[in-house]
Amino acid sequence: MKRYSVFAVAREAFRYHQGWGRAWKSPEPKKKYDAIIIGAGGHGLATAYYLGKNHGLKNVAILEKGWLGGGNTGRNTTIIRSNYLQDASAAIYEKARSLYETMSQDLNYNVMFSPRGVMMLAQTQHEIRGYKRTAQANALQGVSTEFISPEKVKSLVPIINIDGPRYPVLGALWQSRGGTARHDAVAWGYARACSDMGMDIIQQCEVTGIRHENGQVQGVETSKGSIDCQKLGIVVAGHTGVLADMAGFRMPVESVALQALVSEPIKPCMDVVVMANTVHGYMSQSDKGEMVIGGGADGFNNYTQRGSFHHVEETVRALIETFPIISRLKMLRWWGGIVDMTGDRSPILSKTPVGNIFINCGWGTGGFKAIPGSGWAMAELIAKGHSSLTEEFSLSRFKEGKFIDESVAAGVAH
Ligand code: FAD
Ligand code: PYC
Repeated sequence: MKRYSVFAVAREAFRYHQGWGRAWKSPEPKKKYDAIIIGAGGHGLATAYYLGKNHGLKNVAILEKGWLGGGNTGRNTTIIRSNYLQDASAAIYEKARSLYETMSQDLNYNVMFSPRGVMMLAQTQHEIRGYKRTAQANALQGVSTEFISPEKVKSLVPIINIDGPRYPVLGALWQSRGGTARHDAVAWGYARACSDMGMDIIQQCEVTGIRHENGQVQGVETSKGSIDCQKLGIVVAGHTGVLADMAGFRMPVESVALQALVSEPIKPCMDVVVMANTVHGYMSQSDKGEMVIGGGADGFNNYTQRGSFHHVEETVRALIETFPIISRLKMLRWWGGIVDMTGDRSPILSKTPVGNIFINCGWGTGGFKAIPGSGWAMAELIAKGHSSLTEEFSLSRFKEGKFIDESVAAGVAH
């Protein structure tokens, strides 16, 4: 370590005071990031990660008003599947599912991906038709799913009651390579990898304004000061409308609360994920033994990150018919997140009316499964200005009427 005499230190202090200082006194030139991503949820972090990994863009900051993964990414029920109907959706969700398979190795971080299989129960004639159609579309898209009989459902889920009086199980759409992953770990894994590439992740830093001149983004105002950037990605899920308003345009999304709960832990009793979309309930068992249960979305717009009694009652009452054993369980935790819903239940990954501002939102009730595919595609869009995976998800589809209807696949949000 270099040592200074007391005289040298005094001289430097004097010079500094007089304004004669040397390099350490002169102000740092203001830093300008190549890209800023607003929102350190899974989609924002994955976007930053692939900007660095796939496109060599590492002078990047990720700004988060709360904490890493504290939005919907850390609040969801972790279901991963790619059994969507339309080709554009199958492409991005299947890309994501396949990236989940190797995510722990890619990030050198155990995200506990568990391809245990996901089934969507058909409990009405309408659902049978819908899921058979999806299975056929998936076959053409190269996504492996099948429509299975009630007996096969029972053999995969012995605790299920297939003869319910109101909603008997008539079959199911089954994706054996679907499953779950640890949601926080996905955020933490991407964050660590971004940090290792030299990116700045700034938590407790709320974006309060967006600066643009002559139709081009200049930077953002935040609770920690002003920051300049060349490009800006807005990836804030339920707060999309708020950020778009700051940039001066409107988005076709609505924000509503979606909620979930877990029971006390019990011994292993169900090793697949079951979704029952007619009754708006879905269930899996966590590695800790808790039954993870989710319900439908609120029917009114709000920003409240918590559940509501009538939903819990409705969801649990409906699920008890199909899973009688849960009637004896106690509820352990219960929470909500604010999801961003589009009219066609498909996401928006797009350029915006302001040059070099890009937006990624509209994943609604189903974006956890999409995180790696969305990050991959969004990074390409930001770096190159186009991506084959995002083309059909642009904002212009709402003007042109080219909707990507996924109301059946969205399940909980149909
Ligand atoms: P988020 O994780 O919400 O991240 C956005 C971030 O932006 C937040 O951290 C927020 O604090 C930050 N932010 C907002 N405003 C600002 C600002 N002004 N400045 C700085 N930062 C800001 N999907 C599935 O695929 N499978 C499921 O099983 C599933 N279950 C769900 C269950 C529930 C109860 C909920 C709520 C959602 C569920 N989802 C599921 C949906 C999924 O969680 C979301 O689609 C996904 O997590 C969205 O990720 P994100 O990164 O876009 O958003
Ligand atoms: O998209 O698979 C899903 C899902 C399940 C629960 C909430 N979303």
